[in-house]
Amino acid sequence: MEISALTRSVVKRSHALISQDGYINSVVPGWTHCTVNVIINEQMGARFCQTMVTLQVGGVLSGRTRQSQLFIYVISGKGRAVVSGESRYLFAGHFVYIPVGKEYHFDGGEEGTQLLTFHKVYEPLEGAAVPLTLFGNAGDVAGKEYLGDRALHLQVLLPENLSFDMAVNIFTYDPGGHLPMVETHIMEHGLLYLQGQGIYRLDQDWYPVKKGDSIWMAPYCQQWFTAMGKEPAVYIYYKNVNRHPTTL
Ligand code: UGY
Ligand code: MN
Repeated sequence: MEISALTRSVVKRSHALISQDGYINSVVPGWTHCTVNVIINEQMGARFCQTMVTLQVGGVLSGRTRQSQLFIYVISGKGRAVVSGESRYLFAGHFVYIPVGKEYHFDGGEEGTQLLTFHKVYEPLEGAAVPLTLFGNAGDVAGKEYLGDRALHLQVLLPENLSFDMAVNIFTYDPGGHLPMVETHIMEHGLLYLQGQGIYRLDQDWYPVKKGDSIWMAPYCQQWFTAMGKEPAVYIYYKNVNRHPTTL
């Protein structure tokens, strides 16, 4: 028997694990006929936002980016994204990066289409142009070995230049693969498990995690992961990059 008083979710000052059993829906103006779950945002202490959107019949996401840039990744299903008049059909694994100050519209999705979004306030940098809208397909992005380990494959979805102040990567661990050390760093992460399972260490705690789980890691949250099971473990994650480490 399931006991409804139990959950794997935790929310702490330095990290959170959010499993889908605790989702409560939000209403986001302009996002209609869809179920929206705000998984990570500044209320938690984060400096970015991560949501999961599930389309109903006739689901639409419509609006204008203001201070925040918006990254949309299609987890499953399909739809049409229009950004400042430029239109593309997106399928599972496709994504669109929408810079600040753009009108956007997502429609035409079949019922049940799932979207992951990341939102981050853009920090301009003198001498670096504001990025342009970018459509892409993770299936076309070659993976590279992470820190020389053949069990770890990293796909970097956004260009690695100083115009961008955020990265979105897909990290694939072969069964038994693990991070080579406990990472301790200033950059923040938000991630969503796309496949498989494993054990995540966050500071001094150890969590079993699986497909559908999300994790927030604050700056300096210590992190390590090992994949378990018979299939690769895959997560997509956000990271802030390329800006000065202090506002002083
Ligand atoms: O890019 C990263 O910092 C990445 N290796 N961290 C992580 O997967 N927790
Ligand atoms: Mn990291």
